[in-house]
Amino acid sequence: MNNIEAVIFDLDGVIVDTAIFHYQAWKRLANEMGFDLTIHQNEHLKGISRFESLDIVLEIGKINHLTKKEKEVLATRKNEWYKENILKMTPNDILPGVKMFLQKLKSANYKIAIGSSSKNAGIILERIGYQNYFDAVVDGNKIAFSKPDPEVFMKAANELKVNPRNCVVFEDAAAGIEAAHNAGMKAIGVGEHDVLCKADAIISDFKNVDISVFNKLIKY
Ligand code: B16
Ligand code: MG
Repeated sequence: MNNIEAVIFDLDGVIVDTAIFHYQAWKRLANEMGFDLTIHQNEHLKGISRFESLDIVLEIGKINHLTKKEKEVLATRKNEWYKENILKMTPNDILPGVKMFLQKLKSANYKIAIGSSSKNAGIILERIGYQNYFDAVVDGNKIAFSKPDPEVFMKAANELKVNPRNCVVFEDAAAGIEAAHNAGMKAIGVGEHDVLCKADAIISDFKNVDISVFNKLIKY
């Protein structure tokens, strides 16, 4: 038996595949400034805030002379491109197996929440028809520190009124796995083993995943 009472989901890369839209937009920005951004470098942008991501992108391009205002213009431009893509999303963009797994959790009386660094989480949830589905939604608009800081997941546990020790987080980013652990929670990685090696368990996707996935956490 496990003592999991609540399940917190990262949004980008876990519920929907918006991680690719973030990458395309950052790559476009980098290309406009005269350098490239590889898919490997993009891994470091996952789970962290827009401005922290921009700083990493600029560092890759060795651009270190920009004012705060100029950085704001770049971040806004990237976000506009990103939004063009997310505004086209529909419930069909929910990743395979996610809907079914969420239904199983609800039927088994687990509380469910979103814990995302994104300020666009509200738009995405609305587009995919999940605006009122979760018991709590904590996103980039509600936090001061992004992952790997535990704030986003602590706030979610707090809103759910569940002890962090009884929460498990699903994450696609190394920074998110670290954030969950920093919050005293278990973390299940969704994706590749080499990126998520610190997770307590790893799944490649939600196809055929059910509540027995928590049994993998018992040994930790
Ligand atoms: P925005 P998550 C994160 O969302 C993304 O992984 C990360 O790549 C992005 O920079 C961050 O949100 C901020 O997003 O620009 O939309 O506010 O994975 O924590 O759901
Ligand atoms: Mg993510």
